[in-house]
Formats: sequence, structure tokens, C-alpha cells
Amino acid sequence: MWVAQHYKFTPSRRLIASGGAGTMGFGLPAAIGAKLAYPESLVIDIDGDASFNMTLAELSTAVQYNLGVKVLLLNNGEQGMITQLQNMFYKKRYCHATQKNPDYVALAVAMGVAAQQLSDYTQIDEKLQWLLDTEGPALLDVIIEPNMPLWPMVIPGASLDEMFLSDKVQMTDDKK
Ligand SMILES: Cc1ncc(C[n+]2csc(CCOP(=O)(O)OP(=O)(O)O)c2C)c(N)n1
Repeated sequence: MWVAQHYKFTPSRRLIASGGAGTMGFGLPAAIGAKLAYPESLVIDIDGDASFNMTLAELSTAVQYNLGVKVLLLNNGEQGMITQLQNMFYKKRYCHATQKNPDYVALAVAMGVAAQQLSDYTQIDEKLQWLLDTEGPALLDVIIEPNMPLWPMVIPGASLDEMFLSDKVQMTDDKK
């Protein structure tokens, strides 16, 4: 969602996503497929931590076939979209919205993937450059704040013209 809203792709048509399905676990296998098809291109999987957890074993596939995919992991220790739903509709009664993540740097290195962590944002340029310049598969574990709001949001069962623009404002006829 953040990538689709904020990243300017040049040339265009370079974003692969599972679309409206928002399928967790899609990012890394899709990135591996893209890198196989376009070995000369820079391919970055920008992934939520809970999503990445679903298919992270595929790091081994990237190593096995020496595919230099880059993983930019947005690590907030939670399923942010679920936290947001529970904030809005379940009076902040959180249930299964946080997870104990592995030490991603240790895990990736153990699988043969170069890895670093970014928690001090003064280092953001340097660490991103490291990710882009590193040969072979590489992972940057980016520690981000939990409970960051993400708008707009379409809640389950709703249609696109009922999307929420903030936790207080839902799209209505005069905003369409
Ligand atoms: C396979 C699958 N299961 C469940 C969902 C429902 N779902 C949508 S977002 C989300 C949480 C995603 O968490 P994370 O990947 O950490 O990203 P964040 O929202 O924190 O940025 C869930 C469980 C889904 N989209 N796909």
C-alpha cells in the first residue's frame, strides 16, 4: 500500500502486487520470479513482517539459484492492518495482532543471505545504499513504529466507494 501510494516508478509498469487480494506471503516468491525473468533488473521485495514470515523459507531458493533479490522488510512486530481494524471496530481489544519475530538478520545470514538492520534513521541513506549495492540476495530489516495508520482502507465486505479516508471519515457521495 505504501509503495503503491508513495513510490514513483520510472519507467512505469514496474510494480508487481497481488492487487486487491493483498495476499500475504506473495512478495518474496513474486520477487524471485521477477528476478528469474529479468536477471539484469533490480528487484526489491518491500514486505510487511507478518507477510514475509509466511514465505521467508524462499530465501533459500534465492540463494540456491543465486538470484540477487533485495528484501526491504518493514518490521513493526505486528499485523498493522489488523491492529488498525481492531482499533477502529473492536475498541482496541487486540487479538492475535502482534507476533514474536525471529532475529531476521541472524536468520538471513544463516541461510546465506547478506543482512543488516536499520533502526537509526540517520543511517537510512547508507543502509539503503548497502542493500542496493550488495551482490546476491540481501535483506534490510527496517524497524518501524507499531500502530502507524494506513489510509485509505477498505474494510472486509465493503466496496471501494465505502473506503475509510481516516479513522473518522468514510467516503460518502459528496467525496466520490
Ligand atoms: C494470506 C493472507 N492471510 C490473511 C490476510 C488478511 N490480512 C491483511 S493485512 C494483514 C496483516 C499484514 O501484516 P504485515 O505483513 O506485518 O503488514 P503491516 O499491515 O504490518 O504493514 C492480514 C492478516 C491476507 N491479506 N492474506
